[in-house]
Amino acid sequence: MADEEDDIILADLPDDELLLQMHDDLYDGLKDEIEEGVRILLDRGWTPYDILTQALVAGMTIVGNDFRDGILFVPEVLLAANAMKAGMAILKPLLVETGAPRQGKMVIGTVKGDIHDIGKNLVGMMMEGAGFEIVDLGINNPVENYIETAQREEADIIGMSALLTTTMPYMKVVIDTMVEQGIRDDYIVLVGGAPLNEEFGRAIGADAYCRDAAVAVETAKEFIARKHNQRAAAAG
Ligand code: B1M
Repeated sequence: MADEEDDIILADLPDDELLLQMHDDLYDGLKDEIEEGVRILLDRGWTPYDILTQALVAGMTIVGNDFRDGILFVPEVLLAANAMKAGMAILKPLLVETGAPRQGKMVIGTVKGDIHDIGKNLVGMMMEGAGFEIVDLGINNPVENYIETAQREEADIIGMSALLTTTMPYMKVVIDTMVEQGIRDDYIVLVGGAPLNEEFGRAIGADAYCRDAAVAVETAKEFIARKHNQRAAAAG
């Protein structure tokens, strides 16, 4: 006999129930259902950003809470992460093809010792959608990856992500190395990740801490505008 889960037709659910069902499906790591839910919401006229935040990020928050409380374990969280990534993959081209004017280039990666990449990917997607060129370093990056890539790519911004209290101090290693090499002021340094806060960003010498992807976009735009104004003032 089919169980209750098999009987649910996602397309028949009203938006609020569909969102709750998607949170459940993300929790259960049901990739196909997440993809279907994302497509249904898109067909109903939802913006990619609202789907990201209300269906996917909100669902992952529930997963995070139960992971913290020892109700979920790494294998289950990995499945949830895969389902989330599948949903993000559908939204990515929609976020990226906005035709926004070119803003600048950002090298972004998760720091050494840390393999969490969903938040970093989300920031990269939103930044691309806002007109930034993104060079994605992936996960587990030592200091030289940031610096060498930023130099080679002539980037404007170095973005660092850390999700663990044990890996966030590594951001200071990167910034201190930039200072030692006399290149700190060549780049705008933005940092983010769930355990960080503004005070931490200030303490390690970053230009700004970004609470989420939307804040990262706005902050990056502000700093790029400031940089252009400074250049114009120096030239004039
Ligand atoms: Co991990 N994990 N995890 N995990 N995991 C956390 C971070 C944790 C808080 C869970 C918990 O206990 N509640 C906890 C850390 C506790 C701590 O440090 N005090 C934790 C732990 C302990 C671990 C392991 C150590 C578990 C273990 O092995 N025993 C292990 C560590 C592995 C390692 O990195 N070395 C581990 C492993 C994993 C998985 C592999 C299973 C999986 C990662 C899969 C992947 O990323 N591909 C995983 C996941 C999924 C999580 C949670 C549940 C969700 C993270 C996530 O994707 N959130 C997480 C719980 C939580 O965060 N509440 C948890 C959704 C994402 C959109 O949000 O990443 O915060 P977030 O990104 C946001 C902002 O923070 C910001 O913008 C993003 C979008 O709005 N932002 C930036 C992020 N980066 C930015 C960079 C910027 C700007 C903004 O640059 C400019």
